Amino acid sequence: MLYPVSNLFRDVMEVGPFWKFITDKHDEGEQKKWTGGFESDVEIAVPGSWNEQLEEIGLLHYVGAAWYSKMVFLPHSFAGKRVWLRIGSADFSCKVWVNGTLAGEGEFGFLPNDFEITSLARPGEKMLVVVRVSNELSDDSIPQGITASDYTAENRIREETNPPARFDFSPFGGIHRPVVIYSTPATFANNIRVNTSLFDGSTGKIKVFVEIEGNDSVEMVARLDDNKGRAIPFSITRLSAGSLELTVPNCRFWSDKDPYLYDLTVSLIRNGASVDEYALQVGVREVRIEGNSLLLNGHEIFLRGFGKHEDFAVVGRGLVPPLVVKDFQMMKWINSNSFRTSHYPYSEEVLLYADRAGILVISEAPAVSLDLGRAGNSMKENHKKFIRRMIERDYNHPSVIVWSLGNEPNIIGSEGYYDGTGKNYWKEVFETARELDSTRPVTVPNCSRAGIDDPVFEFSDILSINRYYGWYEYPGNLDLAIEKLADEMSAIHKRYNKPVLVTEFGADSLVGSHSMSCQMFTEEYQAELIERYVRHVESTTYAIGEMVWNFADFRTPQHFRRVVLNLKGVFTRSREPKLAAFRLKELWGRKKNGDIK
Ligand code: GCB
Repeated sequence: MLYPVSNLFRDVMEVGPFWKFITDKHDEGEQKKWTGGFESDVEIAVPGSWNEQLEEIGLLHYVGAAWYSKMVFLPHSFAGKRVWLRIGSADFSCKVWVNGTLAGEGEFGFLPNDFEITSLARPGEKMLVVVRVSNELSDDSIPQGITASDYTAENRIREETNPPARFDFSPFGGIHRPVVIYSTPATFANNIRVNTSLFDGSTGKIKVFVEIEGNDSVEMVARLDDNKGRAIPFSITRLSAGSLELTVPNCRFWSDKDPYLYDLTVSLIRNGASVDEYALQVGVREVRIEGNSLLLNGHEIFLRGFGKHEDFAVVGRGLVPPLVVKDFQMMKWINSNSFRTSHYPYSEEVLLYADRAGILVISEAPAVSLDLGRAGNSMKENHKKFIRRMIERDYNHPSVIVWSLGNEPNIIGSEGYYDGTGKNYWKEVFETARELDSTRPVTVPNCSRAGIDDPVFEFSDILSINRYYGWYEYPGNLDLAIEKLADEMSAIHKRYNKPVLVTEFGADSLVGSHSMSCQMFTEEYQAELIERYVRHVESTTYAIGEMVWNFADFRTPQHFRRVVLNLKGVFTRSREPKLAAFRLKELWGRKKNGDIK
């Protein structure tokens, strides 16, 4: 479904922030009929995780189910239309009832779930919305889960975290993005896809595909306005009832330096009158890998940026609009041009902002540290389904230039991964992504434990590597760290002959901790490690970028390696700059002016 908008044909109504809340530790809510409402004195704010918000009632590390309920008045303006309830995201799954009747289930976290509630809701009346959210994971889910006993079975006792997780970020639970009720006409434009390309240096081509929902026979037309609302002349070729090609002479292309957006309005026409309309902002641009280069509109581009997280004090993973503004301001301040949505798709609000700000994005599926040996029967199908939904949601963002289909598979170093299991798995997953989108490069960041034989390299357009030499390996030894990095980058490039992107590198630093000599955890050590990596990566002829791990400190599951937070941020969790932030600003600023690469 498309991001909800209001216009002549559609309404959007935000559901307010405070919901009644109860935990369901023994998973008995359905049996007790909480589906039709429940008693509780506790309230929770949406969007927001329950962990820090409700720490006082013991939920900081809670993994399990919890129920939300809210009475919502549906205005008369929704009468005669199709009515939808959208949960922007609920991690990691949800089930929704309206007035006691099941509206549907959302099987994935990090993505929106749209439930049609036309037959359950009555305009002009109140309705009860009840949501069961669970942050439990399994062998089949994406992300893949892990239990305390799995750590023992995998002989990784010292890696056990609490709560157990295969990944190094808090498994926050809750409704993390806005809940809205919206309407569409009976026949409406759905899943609009826009493909853009450049032609002869100044002409832009915009191909628009629409899925038309409903029974009416309608025709699609399109209008293009510039960013001042003035109609833009274009010639049009009709490809089919649901697809058009617009040719725009003297087109202003979208780029990180000039993130110019046109307004494209798609209308569905019946008997000469519009029955639906949807407007989206379109950036005309083209991304390509050529040789060892990443090209944006035919020009070489070098990625300088971060791996990030959706994480902040109190709200956990909940969307905080002021934080979105702040983070983009800081990314500009530090002279970066990109980030990876490690390790899951971020909110649509973030991607829309990136489109406007001209920040380039690698959008990632939450297949983190997959252990194929423990995969349930349907994990691969779930993974492919997730990718389908992620690509469908984010396809039209000019800022999204690369898909990452997962992160660090086989971090446990299982031999079985290399006997064809890993290759077969990734072949299918990459094929799925390419069938859905042939316009963007695809990658999966590899970890040092999976090594240079990792089958993801064979299928990736970009050789993405996460390396922690100088931290987890060769701790405190920066000379050796850079030597190893250099050897490995060159070996990987030589073997696969594709561009290399260092998607992660970094060091923890405790803000305020200093030393005159090389000392891990100090701000100086972090800044020095980052600078040495940047200088090396930028000295090679085949690297297309570096992404520092991490933009800001973030909460993780409990482990002796973590002092509450992962401290590899160049900003603290509350967004104060560490020494490394100033160092990067200078380095990336100089490079911008052509000093180094
Ligand atoms: C990694 C992971 C990331 C971790 C990071 C670390 O390789 O991709 O999720 O947070 O290392 O700091 O250990």
